[in-house]
Amino acid sequence: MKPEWLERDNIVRKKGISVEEFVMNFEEPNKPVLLEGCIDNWAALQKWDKDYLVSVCGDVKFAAGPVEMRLQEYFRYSDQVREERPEDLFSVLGNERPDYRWVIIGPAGSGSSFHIDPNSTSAWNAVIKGSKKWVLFPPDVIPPGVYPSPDGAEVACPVSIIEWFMNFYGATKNLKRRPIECICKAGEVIFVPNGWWHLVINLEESIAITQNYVSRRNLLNVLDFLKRPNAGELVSGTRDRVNLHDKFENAVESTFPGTIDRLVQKAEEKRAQGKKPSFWDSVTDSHAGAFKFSF
Ligand SMILES: O=C(O)CCC(=O)C(=O)O
Repeated sequence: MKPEWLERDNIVRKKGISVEEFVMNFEEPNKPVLLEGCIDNWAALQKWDKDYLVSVCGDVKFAAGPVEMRLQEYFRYSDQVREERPEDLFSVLGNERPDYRWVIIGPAGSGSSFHIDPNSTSAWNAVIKGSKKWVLFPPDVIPPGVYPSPDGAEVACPVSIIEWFMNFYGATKNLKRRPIECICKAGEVIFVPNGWWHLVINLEESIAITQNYVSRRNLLNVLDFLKRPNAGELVSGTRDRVNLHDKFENAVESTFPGTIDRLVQKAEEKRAQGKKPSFWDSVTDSHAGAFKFSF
């Protein structure tokens, strides 16, 4: 990684913010934020290293890209790997809901090429060891060099992460809507709002945990996503992709009756407030009750 690829750090950083402040200033407006100091009391920060993880789950098989490996085998591979595109190690937890929590372990240079997180969920990603460079684009800006299929089911990114930096990064400084960027270090947590494109590269050997979640803030987005006509291809992390929408909606409704209706109503009110004036609104001077054409 060239130093100039790491220099830009324009994410908002917060230390010691309350849940209310997070929801109001970041989750609600769907903006990324880097949270400092909020996992200082996690035992993992002191305990987790490769030897410890091998000692507690040495026999468990993990997904390492397209193959399954035991942790020890993966570390034997990652310790000597020099290829540019090594795989990450994912451990998927939970069996009732779509996959939602992962341990991500990889050597320097490994990472995740541009993608949007599954099922329209938001996520947090906490770095336990090492550090990660993040580049994030808002949902309506497709990153340069990335080609999503029209239905959104596939993303073609014809270059590796390093090649993306070499071929496209330089031009991002001239973009009207520049990406949000940062280096997230051990002990820090980044919030990844739903729908945001992101690319991540491990700057050194790193261990992180990440969780994707649905809150009231993105519940309607998630329900919309699960209801798309091509849900069979789009929905991920579960076998029963097509029925997930109904199952989820019913479960939310029975656990929190009326929540969905209230959220729909709130969203409609918000839309009405933020609605652009129609042509007639814009040419009518509401105070004078007359047209205000000008040529
Ligand atoms: O820590 C990483 O490599 C990034 C993970 C990521 O982008 C994700 O879980 O969506």
